[in-house]
Amino acid sequence: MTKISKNSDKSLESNSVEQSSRRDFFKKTAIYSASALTAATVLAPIKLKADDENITHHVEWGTKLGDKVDKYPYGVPSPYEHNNVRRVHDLLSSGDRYATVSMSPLHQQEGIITPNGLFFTRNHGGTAHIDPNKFRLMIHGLVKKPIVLTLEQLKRYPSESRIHFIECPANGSTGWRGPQFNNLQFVKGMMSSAEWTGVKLSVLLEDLGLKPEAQWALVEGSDNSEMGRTIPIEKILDDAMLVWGQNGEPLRPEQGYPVRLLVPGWEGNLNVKWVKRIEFSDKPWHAKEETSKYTMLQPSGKAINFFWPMEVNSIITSPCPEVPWTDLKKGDMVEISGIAWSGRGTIKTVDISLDGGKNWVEAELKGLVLPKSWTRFFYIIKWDGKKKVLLSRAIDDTGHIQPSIDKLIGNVGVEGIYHRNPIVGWEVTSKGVVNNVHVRS
Ligand SMILES: Nc1nc2c(c(=O)[nH]1)N[C@H]1C(S)=C(S)[C@@H](COP(=O)(O)O)O[C@H]1N2
Ligand SMILES: [Mo]
Repeated sequence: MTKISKNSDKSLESNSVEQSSRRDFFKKTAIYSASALTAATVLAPIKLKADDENITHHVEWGTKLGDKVDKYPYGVPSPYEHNNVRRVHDLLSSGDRYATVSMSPLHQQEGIITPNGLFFTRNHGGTAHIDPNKFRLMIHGLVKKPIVLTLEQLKRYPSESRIHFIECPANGSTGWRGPQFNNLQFVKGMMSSAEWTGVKLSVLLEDLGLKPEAQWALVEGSDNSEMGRTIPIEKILDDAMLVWGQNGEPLRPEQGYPVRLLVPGWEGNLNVKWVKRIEFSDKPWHAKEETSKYTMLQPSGKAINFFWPMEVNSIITSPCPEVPWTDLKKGDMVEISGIAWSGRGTIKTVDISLDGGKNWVEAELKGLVLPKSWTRFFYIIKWDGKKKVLLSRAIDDTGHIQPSIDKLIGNVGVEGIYHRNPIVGWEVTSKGVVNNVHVRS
């Protein structure tokens, strides 16, 4: 474990001169107009040899016909992308890989949507394969019109599409007791994001009629694990949905085909897959997954039984151990970028530190900034070729701030593994190698 104390490390000092946001950079390099500056001119250009065969010769794919257009009725990625895959870590699996988690390669993702084949997958009893003709959804308990729906009937309700992340509350637990894994995928890969299509439960319940005593819903899966979770009625009526669409196609089997519950911004575990039953009651159930698991430990060791929202969080995805700066030289311009998210609301600002938390600057947000969604941020620097300790700290529009490791330990103690959202440290060595470090104050 690398311990970085606040005042002793001289190599971390005085790099603020070289820090500049994109706006400042444009100002300082007035010989270019902002519009003429493309990423290629801003960021370190790779110098190719004049006799590079890829320029001077015909490339092989230009001299013969390509594949027939109907070779793949359902498209597949380029074979050169075979490393862009989900991964299971032996240390985190039950051995047989039925009840485990396969983590998403965040370092290879662009924008705020995870491709369906790379969506992280957390199963407690294997991936169920449900025949959509045999799908039945029972909605009962404190409703005026109890019902059993087929998939076609469910899809007749008015639908909408929304972009939201799903994050397992155990995300971040792998790096909690020290930098155990030296890559982004195993440090933060228990989350992904999609555009989900389905019906809001508030719309469905307008039809079925909720009885006034209804305070809680039990949502249960039909898979081997029979995952069941209790959800308060306020959330059900606010923005919970039953979804069948994932990024423009039916849900993938791993994500709960044909229908899952979507509880935007709340614990991944609540997003029950392969859903079969929703029961309304005036009391919570205290289901298996809300007793010893998926609860929030306090410093006293006592657990908070229901703790649902995923806290404000962020992670730098470039650079990271899988995306180092080993090809860069002193003086090269480079973009530091990452993902911020909050299950409570919308990302307001993201701060970045290059010196392990002594100085902070505000990053810029890019692309869509949506509630309970991934939000991209970036910041451009001229690298001085010296060691850096990169941190990012997100703040959401409810005023929550991503805590340091020590602040979080003060709040929740060290024992629990759920809801760990501390600031993550990437040390960039003078050679451009990136390591996961714990920055303690
Ligand atoms: N029916 C059912 N629903 C489930 C699970 C499960 O094993 N069975 N796993 C839960 C957990 S712990 C998480 S974190 C999320 C993961 O969703 P994903 O696999 O689509 O990423 O699904 C939740 N819903
Ligand atoms: Mo989970």
